[in-house]
Amino acid sequence: MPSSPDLSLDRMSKGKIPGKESGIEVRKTICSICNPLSHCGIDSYVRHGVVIKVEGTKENPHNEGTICSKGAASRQYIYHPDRIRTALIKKGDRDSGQFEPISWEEALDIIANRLLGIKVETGPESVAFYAGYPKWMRPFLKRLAHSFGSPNYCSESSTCSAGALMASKLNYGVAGRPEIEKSRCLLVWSTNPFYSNTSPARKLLEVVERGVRIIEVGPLITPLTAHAHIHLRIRPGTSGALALGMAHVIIEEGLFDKDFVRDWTVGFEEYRVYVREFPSHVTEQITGVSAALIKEAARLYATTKPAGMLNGPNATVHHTNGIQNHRALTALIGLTGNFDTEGGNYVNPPSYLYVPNGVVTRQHQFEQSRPWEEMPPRIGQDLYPAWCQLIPEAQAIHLPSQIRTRSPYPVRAILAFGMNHRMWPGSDSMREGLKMLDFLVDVDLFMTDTARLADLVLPACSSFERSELKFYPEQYAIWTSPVIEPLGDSRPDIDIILDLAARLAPDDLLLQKGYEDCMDWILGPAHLKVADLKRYPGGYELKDIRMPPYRKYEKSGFSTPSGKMEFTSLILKQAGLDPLPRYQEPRLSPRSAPDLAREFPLILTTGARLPMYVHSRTFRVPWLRSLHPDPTVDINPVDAEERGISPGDWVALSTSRASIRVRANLTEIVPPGTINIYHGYPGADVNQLIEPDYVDPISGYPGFKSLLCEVRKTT
Ligand SMILES: Nc1nc2c(c(=O)[nH]1)N[C@H]1C(S)=C(S)[C@@H](COP(=O)(O)OP(=O)(O)OC[C@H]3O[C@@H](n4cnc5c(=O)[nH]c(N)nc54)[C@H](O)[C@@H]3O)O[C@H]1N2
Ligand SMILES: Nc1nc2c(c(=O)[nH]1)N[C@H]1C(S)=C(S)[C@@H](COP(=O)(O)OP(=O)(O)OC[C@H]3O[C@@H](n4cnc5c(=O)[nH]c(N)nc54)[C@H](O)[C@@H]3O)O[C@H]1N2
Ligand code: SF4
Ligand SMILES: [Mo]
Repeated sequence: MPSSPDLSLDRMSKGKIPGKESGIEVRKTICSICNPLSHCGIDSYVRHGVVIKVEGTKENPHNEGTICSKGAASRQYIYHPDRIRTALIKKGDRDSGQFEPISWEEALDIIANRLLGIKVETGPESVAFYAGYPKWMRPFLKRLAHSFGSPNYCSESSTCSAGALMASKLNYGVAGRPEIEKSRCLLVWSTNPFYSNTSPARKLLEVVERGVRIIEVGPLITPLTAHAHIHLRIRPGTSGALALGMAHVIIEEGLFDKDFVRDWTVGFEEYRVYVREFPSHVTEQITGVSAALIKEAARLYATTKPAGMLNGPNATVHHTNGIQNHRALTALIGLTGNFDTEGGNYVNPPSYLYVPNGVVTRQHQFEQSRPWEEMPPRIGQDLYPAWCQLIPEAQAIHLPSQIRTRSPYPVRAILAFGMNHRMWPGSDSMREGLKMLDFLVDVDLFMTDTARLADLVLPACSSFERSELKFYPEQYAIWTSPVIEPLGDSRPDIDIILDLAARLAPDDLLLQKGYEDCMDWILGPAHLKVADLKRYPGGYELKDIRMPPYRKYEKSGFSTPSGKMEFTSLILKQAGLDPLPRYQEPRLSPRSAPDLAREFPLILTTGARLPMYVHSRTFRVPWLRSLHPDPTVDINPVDAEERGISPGDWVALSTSRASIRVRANLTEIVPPGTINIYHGYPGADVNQLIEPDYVDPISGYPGFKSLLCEVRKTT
């Protein structure tokens, strides 16, 4: 006879079974450890105000109950001993690393006094407002900056997705994303969602099973490579040449969309003449991909309809030729007639915080509380005018340079939310720049190496301890409520911003109304209200949302200066730059710098994502660190053998600027001649090896993914 289940309190508690008896409650929230296109729904099991277990939310259509290793380690993340629990003020000089606790009121008053003082002395533009990779507070921070009078809201987007967006805007005025589930061919150009964005990766596997033809571009072997029909294994930094070579095949063989090109583009003749410089045998020499494969891929992409192009946020723009690279490859979308079509690259602008789902909000109007014309020029505007024309932020990569030169005006203070100086090329130079500021505030969950440099450090709380709106592309929304109290005196970033707004921008009456009123204002056009969303703690299915139609340009033209897709960009021409998507070698490559390449013969690509790490965030989480304890470089066995390097050996990875000590991971994932390393390892920061001015001249984007290096065995 089966025994009846043992429902004793002890068993239920140990089994973490929710219920009145065990005192365990399941509360819904989201994980925000990685990127906003993931942000999985989380069921938190809470007892006595403590999260004792997490699971993925089954009814959340985005993650459907799944979570990754990082989400599974959430408890180690939110209860980590490095969490800052009180506001802190520096004792001694910038470098002392010594702090003492201070009350919130005192801290906020000191910040307001200093920033208002600097505003009077050298103007509001001397204060920069910065958001690192955390995104949820950005609309509020940006509005605060503008209401304060500073044009200098900037963010990690100066190295992330804004470069690719800028390149697309130069071509089309907007960017389109592939409708993966409707495409018959997918050109996956340098992205690895299996590590970087797991929910969409599941969708990719579904289309693979349906037999969609996949062409993958990228120097590394990824989990997708096994499913790809063609892998174009380019030399890092040569995407532009490959795209021009594919365009050459498509045009010469008459496979392009002649109607679209005739009616909706400018500059085609110049482009057609230019791509003749890229016959397949020449493209092979530049990219390392065989002429036969280039032709096969070009034909497959151009003749399978509809075809979508899936780009990563930045692997194509992290180069000193990045913007033109990305222009060249996105030009293929229009050339083949796949722009804003069903199953092609559909234009569906983000609704809120980078997620497109058809809902119309006033995020942009909320952020831009003062027009640009009423504010001084932004940081980087003199050097990167096209960036400032197309991306509504300052160029953060230029911060250390402007802090140092004080030209065209001084930047004296930064109010930062989640700043990590290791994000910058020449990260040591950014660190030195921060030390030169008159005043630095950093708001973070953890006492980081960057926070240690600040005059004041304010404790933020995690997504488990705050309320936020999350939209999902599956037309689903959730307004979360805190599942636990904020740890110690930590607070949600937006509460901190609003308290500062009361002091720094009292005339901004909307900000003074508080968080939920601001969100209601943002959601106004969608007829959604926070009070209504709150009634659905597990999430809310957005109903009757009308998606934008296809081929919107047929009605309203393209939002480029010419009103058409621009093979030759008028914005670039006006900025004195090359209007064609012209290919140039990366500034440091074996072809462009042969002398240097004798000493540093290997190509360095940095930052390809690892599943267990997110930039600087998760190295400190024990479960995750145990999956990949030491900093490693990927090196092909051929290159390792030439250098007498065995698996696991400690090696020196060097560029002409500096050297770091890491362990060798011998792997075929990298082709011979290429070295790959994750960025931001504590104690082995690859960004020290990169010059601060190793940037794309059009966007200011760092050349993180193509430069020269050498690897030598060390002890
Ligand atoms: N686990 C985890 N997930 C993350 C992040 C993380 O740190 N960890 N970061 C998040 C962020 S901020 C971002 S921006 C995304 C990035 O997301 P992805 O773009 O998907 O990630 P990557 O792994 O950087 O790049 C994908 C591919 O780019 C190719 N690549 C490398 N060098 C070059 C090159 O020189 N040229 C070309 N054309 N391709 C190259 C490689 O083949 C690599 O597989 O991931 C997000 N998700
Ligand atoms: N060499 C190289 N460098 C790169 C890249 C590369 O591929 N190669 N990739 C670039 C890219 S795409 C990106 S996006 C950047 C990464 O951008 P970073 O800004 O360096 O990213 P993180 O380290 O994830 O986050 C920064 C800080 O935010 C804190 N934080 C986390 N959540 C919150 C929160 O809710 N509130 C607050 N106030 N703080 C929080 C974290 O603790 C951390 O200290 O790195 C760039 N740098
Ligand atoms: S870290 Fe993992 S669980 Fe968290 S949002 Fe990203 S993919 Fe989801
Ligand atoms: Mo990023």
